[in-house]
Amino acid sequence: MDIQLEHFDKSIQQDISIEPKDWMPDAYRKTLIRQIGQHAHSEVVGMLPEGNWITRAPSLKRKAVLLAKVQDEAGHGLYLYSAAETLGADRDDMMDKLIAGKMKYSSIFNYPTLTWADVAAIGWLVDGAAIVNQVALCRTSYGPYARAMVRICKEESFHQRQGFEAMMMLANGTPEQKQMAQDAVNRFWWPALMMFGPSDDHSPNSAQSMAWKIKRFSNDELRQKFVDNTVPQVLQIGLQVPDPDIRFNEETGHYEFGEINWDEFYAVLKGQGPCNHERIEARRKAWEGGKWVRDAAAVFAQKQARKKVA
Ligand code: BYC
Repeated sequence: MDIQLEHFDKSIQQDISIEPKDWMPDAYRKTLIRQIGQHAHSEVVGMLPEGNWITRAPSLKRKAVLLAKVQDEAGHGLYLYSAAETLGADRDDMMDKLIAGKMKYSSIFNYPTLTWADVAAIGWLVDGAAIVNQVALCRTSYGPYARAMVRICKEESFHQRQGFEAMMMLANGTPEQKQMAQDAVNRFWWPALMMFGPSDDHSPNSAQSMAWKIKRFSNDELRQKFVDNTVPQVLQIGLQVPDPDIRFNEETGHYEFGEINWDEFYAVLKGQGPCNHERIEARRKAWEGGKWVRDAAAVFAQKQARKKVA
């Protein structure tokens, strides 16, 4: 066996993290760029549905919290683009691919935020789902990705709690507010379950990603963890899970849940979700509108470099 491959395999086996300058198989690098790039895009596109409510947050406190949260998501995107760059990916190329629909971002952000309760639902359910996935990624085999995840998880944990608290206030409010909270849970519950990706028997990348320890748990395992964590929270604040099949199984200690609408999931991935077009258009405008800033920064960096040489 090739000595470099042997060394790589041994590192994976022994849980020694792979670092940017280490040799790695091309397919490992490619898979990481795909996943980290998609993850970075998700953070940045994820700012849009919530950012939409900054001017309409119901109080100064909620507005300040939401502003901070949306800024955190931008930061997460930047750590992740940087992690992808350590693998040789090019940020402009990743942006071009996102805008051309050649790179994905999380399906969840193709749903609209119709009411303030949807913003609370994103914090609670969407960040809650993201944490379940990302805590596992803190032990992913590629060092820069794992380290980015540690910091991101700390911030996501604050996001999840503020979302839960905002939702709890609505659930304990007037009958209209409680209804608004329930409607948001009805809208976001199933799309949140879809965030974990296709079921294990339909996930083309899982087996190899698990073997390389990029993924530590399968899509279905993480989805189950999320359901087990979250159903008690829904019930605790007096709301209902919009799934007639939800049931706690005393023997397994897990909640059983109904069938996900996979046709809807794949349609959203194909660009047919309610907001796909709007999200990509927003990113395209931001990318084109920011070109002069990137050009100016590049010229400034060149001048600074020349000064250093002289
Ligand atoms: N949406 O073989 P599979 C957040 C794609 S946002 C879209 O299972 P894999 C936040 C998948 O890419 C959270 N596409 O793939 C931000 C693959 O297509 P390609 C973002 C999906 O990679 C702001 C195909 O389906 N988190 O934190 O082994 C506010 C087959 O799937 C989705 C991450 O990105 C989906 N839901 O597993 C609030 C976490 N699911 O690429 C919160 C990092 C699957 O072959 N990513 N696809 O064309 C992962 O952990 C994994 O990539 C996934 C999928 C579990 C998502």
